[in-house]
Amino acid sequence: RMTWKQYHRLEDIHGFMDYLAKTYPKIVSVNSIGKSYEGRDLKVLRISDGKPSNKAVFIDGGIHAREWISPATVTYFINQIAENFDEESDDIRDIDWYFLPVVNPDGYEYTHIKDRLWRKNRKPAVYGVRQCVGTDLNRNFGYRWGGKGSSSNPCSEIYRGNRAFSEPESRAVSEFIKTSAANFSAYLTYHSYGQYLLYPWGYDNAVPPDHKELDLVGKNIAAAIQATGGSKYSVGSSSGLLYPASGGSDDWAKGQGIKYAYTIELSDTGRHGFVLPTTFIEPVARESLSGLRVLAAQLRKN
Ligand code: 0X9
Ligand code: ZN
Repeated sequence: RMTWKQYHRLEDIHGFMDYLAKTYPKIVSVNSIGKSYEGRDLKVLRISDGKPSNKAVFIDGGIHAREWISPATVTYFINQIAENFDEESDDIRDIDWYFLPVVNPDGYEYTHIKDRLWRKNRKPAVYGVRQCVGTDLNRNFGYRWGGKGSSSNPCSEIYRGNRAFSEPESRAVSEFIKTSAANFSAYLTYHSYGQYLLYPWGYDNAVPPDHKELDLVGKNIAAAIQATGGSKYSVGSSSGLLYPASGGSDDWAKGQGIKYAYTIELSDTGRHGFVLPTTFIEPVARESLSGLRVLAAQLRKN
């Protein structure tokens, strides 16, 4: 059974998604959009009442294996929206939601079994006579791939892969978004940690033409989060606020014309870091949902 008092294994997360599809067949469906390197499903859950006028939002989590609060938060969103769909606001019901809680299932399972602080996926790469495992999926997307803040060394934590979309996980996400009938107006990717709300560009110190809007909406989201749970999020461009890092999924989404592309770095600010105690799951997820409601309201205004 799914709870938000523990972190769950992939099997539980997938079981929970299938359960919702079975329980709410009119609004919830689950599809595998591909397989990870080790053959695990990349399961996307869709929530929609099928109105043709709906906008579409894509939300993912777990690109980085060790950031456990991310899949936990995304599954909280799924639960909240699916279980209470009829009572939800028009803002929420007028969106076709697509959730991929675990983009990197091989890495995620590896952090449960072998190495709690693993970041990358689990596909090996040869490096001279050595072999190293894993590509940083958030350096493998095909927008300005290969630039600053990424490495060509397979043994690096920020290894970009040998070409854009060399990894089955990043490729599946991009193919799904590109070929989907849904017209996405927002792409949210949940990471940890630091409490940041980041908009493009990540590849270098530059901002898109609509950065003022992205900044304003980001600040409104941050205000809602703080009002609900008290956590303070800093808002800014990825490169400006954090560091330049190319090949990120957010930059790629923005490059595809998805207006509201954000990376959300969830709690905390460093005391526990990636190894966030389970008592944080509910408060973090709850305040994050408040932020998501602000985005949903914004989409209605547009
Ligand atoms: O470095 C990353 O991939 C993200 N931070 S994390 O600590 N979760 O690894 C930030 C990514 C921001 N977006 C881009 N640089 N495109
Ligand atoms: Zn991350």
